Amino acid sequence: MFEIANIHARQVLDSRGNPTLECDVTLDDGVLGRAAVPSGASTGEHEAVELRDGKKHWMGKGVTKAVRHVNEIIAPELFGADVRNQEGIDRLILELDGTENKSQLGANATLGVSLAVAHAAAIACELPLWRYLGGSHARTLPCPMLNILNGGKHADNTVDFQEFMIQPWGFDTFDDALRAGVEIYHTLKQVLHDAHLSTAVGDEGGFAPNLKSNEEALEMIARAVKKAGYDLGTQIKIALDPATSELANEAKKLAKSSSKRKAGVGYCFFKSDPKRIVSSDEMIDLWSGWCRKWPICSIEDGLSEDDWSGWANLTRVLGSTTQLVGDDLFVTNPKFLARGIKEGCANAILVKVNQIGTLSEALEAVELADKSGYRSILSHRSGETEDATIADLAVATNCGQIKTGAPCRSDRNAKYNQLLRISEELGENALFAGHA
Ligand code: 2PG
Ligand code: MG
Repeated sequence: MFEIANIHARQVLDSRGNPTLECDVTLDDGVLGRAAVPSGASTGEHEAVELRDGKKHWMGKGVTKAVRHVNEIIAPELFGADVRNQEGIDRLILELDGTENKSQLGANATLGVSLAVAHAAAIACELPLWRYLGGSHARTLPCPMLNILNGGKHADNTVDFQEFMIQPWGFDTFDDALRAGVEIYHTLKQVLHDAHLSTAVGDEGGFAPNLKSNEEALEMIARAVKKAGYDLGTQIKIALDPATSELANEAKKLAKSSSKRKAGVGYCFFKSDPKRIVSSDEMIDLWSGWCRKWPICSIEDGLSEDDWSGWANLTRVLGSTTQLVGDDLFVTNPKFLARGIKEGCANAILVKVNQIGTLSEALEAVELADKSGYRSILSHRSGETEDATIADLAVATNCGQIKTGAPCRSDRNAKYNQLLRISEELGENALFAGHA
């Protein structure tokens, strides 16, 4: 009853209307595990390769090659395998691919199978996924990072930084924390409307108004928190993902087209002030200034993926008071995380399953983080589907935090809704990462 009888991948659509891969793993007794693969827009340079067809159809974004790789290369090798052997199956997939970055089969192909195998195993064991993967100790509901104001590559507005999130830490339960986040989200819509600003949303469901400055985003959020009846600082904290690898890429492009080339990594404010390039130290000053003024608990990708020495400086300056999260820097890859730990860069890792391409490797990254005193945050991608696997992973790993966008659109709410179900299932045994 645990043996794989069939594996079938197909092309479906994600939240941006781009093709993505969905995989079904069927067992000998008919049990079906299904998973769909997410996709990023501000991707790290060292992420595992997402295989796209690159042809005319679907604006080059078709995934029929990756689908074929599952159906014709991976599937025949896995027939008869026991789905409870996740590690062994993932290892076999890695061997079939044979590259460092999954460029042969595509990380979308490998991840689709890897996650669907886990789902099938959980169903066959008659356990919810979070319990199957996490065991009896899995009971911590994560504090959500709700991305309520979008900029950067996720929105067509004037804001350079990608994500302005709220984290409702000051609550006893996940349900109360989520409610506060949702109320603030809706209140922010009113605040923006009253200020004659757009309430259209970006890729992750956060509002995407044109603002006079990046810091105005914080002012709007502060207003919304207050108007919704919550205290910014004790109940609600701010988390940022400025996704500065994008700012560094823009600075590189600008430097190429001009004769004045500065040493070190530069950061270009490509939307608000495209001629302005600042240094790594100036970015650190900016974050320090913001942290003094605003209750910011977490900054992700505050510096770019190439700026390792800058990251060590940033960690020296803010690491004891602020969560510093490596996303593009670590790309969920235990090897990059190990380098960060050695060089004193960041104190937390963002875990995105498709950055690495198998469940086992993603869990390995969480384990290494745990052992090294780094925090882990389970995360969505800007392109998502109704697949809510990351909600289960957040509880299974007891990692305490999840980043899954605004409480808007079903691709984001699928994760919040799954956490509400898990919260109900855990009942009194649930711990909430908030106050605790
Ligand atoms: C990020 C993610 C998710 P993307 O930078 O953290 O919010 O964006 O999926 O586009 O890389
Ligand atoms: Mg990020």
